[in-house]
Amino acid sequence: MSSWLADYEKQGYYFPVSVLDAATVQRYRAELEAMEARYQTDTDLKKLAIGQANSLIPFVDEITRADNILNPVREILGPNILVWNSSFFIKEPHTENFISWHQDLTYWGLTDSHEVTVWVALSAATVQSGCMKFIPGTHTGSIVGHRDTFDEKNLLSRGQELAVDVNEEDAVDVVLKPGEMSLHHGQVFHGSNTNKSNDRRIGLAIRYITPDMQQTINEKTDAKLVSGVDEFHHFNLTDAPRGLLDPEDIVATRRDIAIRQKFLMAGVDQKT
Ligand SMILES: O=C(O)CCC(=O)C(=O)O
Repeated sequence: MSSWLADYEKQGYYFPVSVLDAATVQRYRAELEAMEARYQTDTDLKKLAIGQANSLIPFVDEITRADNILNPVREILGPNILVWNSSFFIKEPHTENFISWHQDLTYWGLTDSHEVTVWVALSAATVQSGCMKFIPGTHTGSIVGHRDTFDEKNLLSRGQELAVDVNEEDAVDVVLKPGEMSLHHGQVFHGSNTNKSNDRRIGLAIRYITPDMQQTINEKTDAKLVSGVDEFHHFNLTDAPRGLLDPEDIVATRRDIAIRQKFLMAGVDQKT
């Protein structure tokens, strides 16, 4: 086993890995910001594109299929890989948005934990800009209790946070230069603070899973096969986006979101 993989398995994460050169980062960031400007007044559509980025933005789909990103993912998950979701986490300069301590797999309605998240920095992720923080070794336990806060400053869908104490002193700051990525396990405790820097903090999270996983509800969500084969057919395999926010892709993505909401927001009605 390579030493970085041993590290990943022990800590539940690994970083930094350099994956995009400066010119490519600049190009991707410019494309993202052009899309944001174009759909500035259509906040609903912009939110859909940010949250389901590889289904609606061609350059994001391209990133999810890049071999220098997929190769380490293959070492963790094996040759057969789907992208279950990809979304941007953007914090504007000097704003109060943050991400509470959580474990990713808590609300995804998946049957197992054969998942790894790649987080690609499109701007500098520093302590000042509110980079991610991980608690080493917390992926080896199980999913612990979370409580919903619905705090509007929290970028998570239901403002969910760990219902157990986290010792901030154990936290490792995931400092990344633009074009570098981190990899983390879906059970590792993680979160991030506010952006106190003068630049936007832009990260692209890509959720890679193995095709043997399935949703716990009896409905298929969409996924894209980016490596190997899928012999299980547990997900609706969809193609790369036809274009930027293509109307047919928008319809399909909204249909997929309606299914995802059943587990992402499960139990919310009873609690509010
Ligand atoms: O972008 C962040 O600060 C947190 C992202 C996150 O929670 C994730 O990618 O799982």
